[in-house]
Amino acid sequence: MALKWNEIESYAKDWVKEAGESIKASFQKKLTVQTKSNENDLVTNMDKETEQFFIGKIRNTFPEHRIMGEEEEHDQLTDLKGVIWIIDPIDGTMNFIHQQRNFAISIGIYENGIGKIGLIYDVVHDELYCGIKGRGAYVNETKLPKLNGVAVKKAIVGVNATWVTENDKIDPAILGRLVKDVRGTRSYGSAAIEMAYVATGRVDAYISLRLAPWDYAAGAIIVEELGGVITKLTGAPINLLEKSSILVAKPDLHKEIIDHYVTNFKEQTK
Ligand code: 2AM
Ligand code: CA
Repeated sequence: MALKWNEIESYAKDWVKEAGESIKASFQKKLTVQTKSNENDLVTNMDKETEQFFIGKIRNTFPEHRIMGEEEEHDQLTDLKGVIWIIDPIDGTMNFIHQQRNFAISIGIYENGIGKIGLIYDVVHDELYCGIKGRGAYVNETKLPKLNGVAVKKAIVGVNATWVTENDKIDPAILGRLVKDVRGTRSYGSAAIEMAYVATGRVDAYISLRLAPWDYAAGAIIVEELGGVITKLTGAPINLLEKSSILVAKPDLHKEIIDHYVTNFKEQTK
C-alpha cells in the first residue's frame, strides 16, 4: 500500500504541537535533571516524557515504522530500510534547563534513507519549521525562499567556541582562521535551532564537530529543500547511522569553506 505522506505530515505536526504545549506547561513545574556521559551532558524528565509521547503515538498509528531517538528507548538501527522517525525530543537541553528558550523539538522522517519530512519546533517562539521533500520549506504558514550564495567575508556563521579552543576533535587553528575571516559568529546551543536559522537566512552556515543523527536529521531535510548543503566538515556525505562533524551552509559558502578552510581536517573514524 502506498504511504500516505500527507497523513504522516499531519499527524507529526499535531503531535509536535501537543508535545510543545506539555513542554511549555512544564515551566511551572519542578524539573528533574540528570547527567549522562559527563556532568554537562544533561537530560530532564521532560526529554524522556516527550520522547515517550512520540514513541507511543508512532507505535499506535504507524506500527511498521521504526524509531531512532536521543533518549532511552529506541530501535537499535543498523540500516535505514523502511520509514524511520529520527527524534530529538528536546534539542538544546542545557538551554531548556538554564534559559527556558533556544531549544526545539526535532523530528526527521526518512524512507529508505531519503529525507521526506523535517520538523523543527521552536516551542517558545511558536515557530514550526517544516521541510517536505519536493515541496519546499515553511516556517509556520510562510514559504521560505531559496538560499542564495554568500562569501565568507560577508557571512555570519553559527559555531561553538569549543571548536576554536583545545578540544579532542579538531585543530583549533583550522576553524580559528575561518572565525577571523567571517563577518561574525553566533552560538545558540541547539543544532536544530541553528539549522532552522540557516534555513531562514538568520545565519549563513552552522558548524559542529560532534552531532548525532537526531540533532541534524530534521534540519538536513529543511535546508536541502531550500538549496542549502549539508555534509561532514570534510565534505563527505552525512551518515544517519553515526555521530560526526557537520557543515550546513548556503551553497557557495559551503564550497568556499570546504575548499579554502578545512583542507587540513581529517575526521577521526572510531
Ligand atoms: P542536545 O541539547 O539535545 O544534547 C549544542 O552545542 C548542540 O550539540 C545541541 O544540539 C546538543 O544537543 C548537541 N550536543 C551536545 N553534546 C553532544 C554530544 N556529545 N553528541 C551529540 N550531540 C551533542
Ligand atoms: Ca540533540
